[in-house]
Amino acid sequence: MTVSVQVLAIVLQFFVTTSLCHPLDPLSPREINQVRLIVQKSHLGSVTNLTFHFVDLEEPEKRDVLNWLSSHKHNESFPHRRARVVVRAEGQTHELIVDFATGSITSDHVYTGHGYPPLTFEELFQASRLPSKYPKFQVSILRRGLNLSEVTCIPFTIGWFGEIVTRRALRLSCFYRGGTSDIWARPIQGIDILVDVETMQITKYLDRVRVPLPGAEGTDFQSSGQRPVVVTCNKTEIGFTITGNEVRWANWVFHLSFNARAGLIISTASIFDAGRKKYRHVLYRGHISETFVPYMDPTSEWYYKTFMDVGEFGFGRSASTLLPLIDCPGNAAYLDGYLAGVNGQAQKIPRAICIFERYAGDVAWRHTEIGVPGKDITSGEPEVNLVVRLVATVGNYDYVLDWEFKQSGSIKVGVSLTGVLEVKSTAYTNIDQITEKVYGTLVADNRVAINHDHFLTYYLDLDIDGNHNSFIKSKQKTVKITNINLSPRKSYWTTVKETVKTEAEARTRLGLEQPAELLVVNPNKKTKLGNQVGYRLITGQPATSLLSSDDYPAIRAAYTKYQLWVTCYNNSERWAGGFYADRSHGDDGLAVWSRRNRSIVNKDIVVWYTVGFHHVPYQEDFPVMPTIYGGFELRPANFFERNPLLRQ
Ligand SMILES: *[C@@H]1O[C@H](CO)[C@@H](O)[C@H](O)[C@H]1NC(C)=O
Ligand SMILES: *[C@@H]1O[C@H](CO)[C@@H](O)[C@H](O)[C@H]1NC(C)=O
Ligand SMILES: *[C@@H]1O[C@H](CO)[C@@H](O)[C@H](O)[C@H]1NC(C)=O
Ligand SMILES: *[C@@H]1O[C@H](CO)[C@@H](O)[C@H](O)[C@H]1NC(C)=O
Ligand SMILES: *[C@@H]1O[C@H](CO)[C@@H](O)[C@H](O)[C@H]1NC(C)=O
Ligand SMILES: *[C@@H]1O[C@H](CO)[C@@H](O)[C@H](O)[C@H]1NC(C)=O
Ligand SMILES: [Cu+2]
Repeated sequence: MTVSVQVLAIVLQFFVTTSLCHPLDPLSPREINQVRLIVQKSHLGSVTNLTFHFVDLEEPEKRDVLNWLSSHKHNESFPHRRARVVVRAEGQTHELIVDFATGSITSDHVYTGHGYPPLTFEELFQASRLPSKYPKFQVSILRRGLNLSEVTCIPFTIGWFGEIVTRRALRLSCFYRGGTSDIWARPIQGIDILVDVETMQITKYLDRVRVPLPGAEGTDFQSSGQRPVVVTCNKTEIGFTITGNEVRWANWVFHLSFNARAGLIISTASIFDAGRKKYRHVLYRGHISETFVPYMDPTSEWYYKTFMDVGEFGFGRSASTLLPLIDCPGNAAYLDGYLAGVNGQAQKIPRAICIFERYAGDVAWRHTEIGVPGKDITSGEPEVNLVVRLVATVGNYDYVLDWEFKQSGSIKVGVSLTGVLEVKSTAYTNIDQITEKVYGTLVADNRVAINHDHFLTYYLDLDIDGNHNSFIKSKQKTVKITNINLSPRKSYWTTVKETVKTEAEARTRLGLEQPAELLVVNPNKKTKLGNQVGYRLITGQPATSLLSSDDYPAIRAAYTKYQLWVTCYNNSERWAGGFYADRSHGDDGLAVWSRRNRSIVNKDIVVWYTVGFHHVPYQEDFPVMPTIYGGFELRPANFFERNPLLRQ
């Protein structure tokens, strides 16, 4: 059912019964507009400066969702359809629960803790327009001999540095467009602008140093020498079906959803077990939970750049409309995303998600047997996977987020980073001239790209064959052989399985511990051979935050001190950096919840895994960066009786 937003906006009905396909379906544009009308009719409706910062499905209880799914009542709408809404009115943050069945606000709570909801695009836009009308700024630009109409100012969130009282504020950095489409390539250095978001005024202005403006030459990323893309393979090998938001492909069935914060959400993913002739649960929910991008320049113009993009802006809100044949191949299907604008009205992001079969010429399995006399047997299968993709463009960076399903039962989750670097203007054109700390790499004439990190933390609510799971480290330990009569060998390694008991014990710094396989098992279910059924987390490169623990950004993003956490499932604990990430003080989030040190043995547990990059820029990253990939894989581990790719 696709109905345009414009049409829905004039449907002034409260008791619309939407025909739903799945309890975890994202809010439809009709529902988003309903939320707006319900809020406008409430006591908040009379407020002149009411702004909508977050409108999302109120996550239903898992138990209710699973009951609904297992009772096959697919033609009955889910009874508890609600929205979670965060609005700001007269300087206060209201958390609302809106009930669709009754058309009313069932809960209105004023949040008074630290941190603020995501900034709206309107706030960012208004802030960016302030300098051009600010006399001191006009003088600064004139003094540099620049043309004001060629200046773009970009608002940045400012983190938290120990202030007792934190107001909603942004800092602006300004860039010169003259002669380039790459606005990030010509930073106008030395100007500091602080904007109070509530009053939408410049509250601090400084013009300090004067560094020459880097030239425009060689900065344009719109490649002129682009090779034509020849699409030779446009064929779907297996074929998938999308019913509502449910995707069926090969042996997989899963639910796909879009929201403003996480972007892409995979839910209730199950795989068909041909041996048992039934679908078995693997992943209840998986999505990006938070990102942390701290820059490593401690000087006054850069120190605050410690972004938490998911909480401060939202990956869904930053989703790009995907371009066929660049972002996704010719055989891709597309889904639109809907979110609420600043006034609560539904907005559409066309082609926010794409789904396609990937055949990259890889081998799923093979074998050649030469040991059978008189025969030369070779058999195998090509690998064909299903990819679900969303691209979030947050300012200068682009994150290509993939969930790739394999017929072997694996889910490969990955992110490709691309986009343009944030650079700082300098007088240097050769590293031999540099006599001070520059905190990065000279990547082009007069430009230093600053060292920084990208941490992308995933929420992975695995439910392996049911809710009750345990987390196991299967450690590889060296065994010394002392009895020379036993073996001429001096050593070998063996596995020692340790069930991790508590949340505190589950925190893991990869690469700093002895090698171990990381497993989520269902201790109540066994294969015919008696092994516990499970899934293995195959991790990517180890990377945790290198900031000292007393550093303010490290306090806010304390969850990046470990690459892996396991917590008890709680449907209000989803955002690793805390829900109110903008200007947060680090008193909410994964690191805090985990301190409760709950038991995680044979419980409904959630795995949190961080894909991290320490990004030292290189010249090839300028003016636009070739993608760099990071990710992890969830792979069956004694889940099936045998290789599920072999059909009987
Ligand atoms: C589904 O809808 C059909 C037709 O409206 C109805 O006969 C059937 O009872 C419904 N099934 C369930 C499980 O509610
Ligand atoms: C909201 O509007 C009221 C009335 O116009 C005004 O007094 C108040 O300062 C505004 N608050 C904010 C946060 O803009
Ligand atoms: C400034 O830029 C604008 C827009 O590009 C152009 O129309 C104008 O002529 C420029 N002014 C000067 C003084 O260069
Ligand atoms: C490839 O698929 C697209 C989308 O289905 C279709 O429009 C196009 O005609 C196809 N191209 C070829 C060469 O089959
Ligand atoms: C669930 O999480 C919320 C937020 O952290 C917390 O307030 C609540 O106590 C938790 N519930 C349980 C049962 O742990
Ligand atoms: C967590 O609980 C376990 C078991 O009760 C205990 O041994 C451990 O010291 C606790 N860790 C922390 C950090 O509280
Ligand atoms: Cu980077």
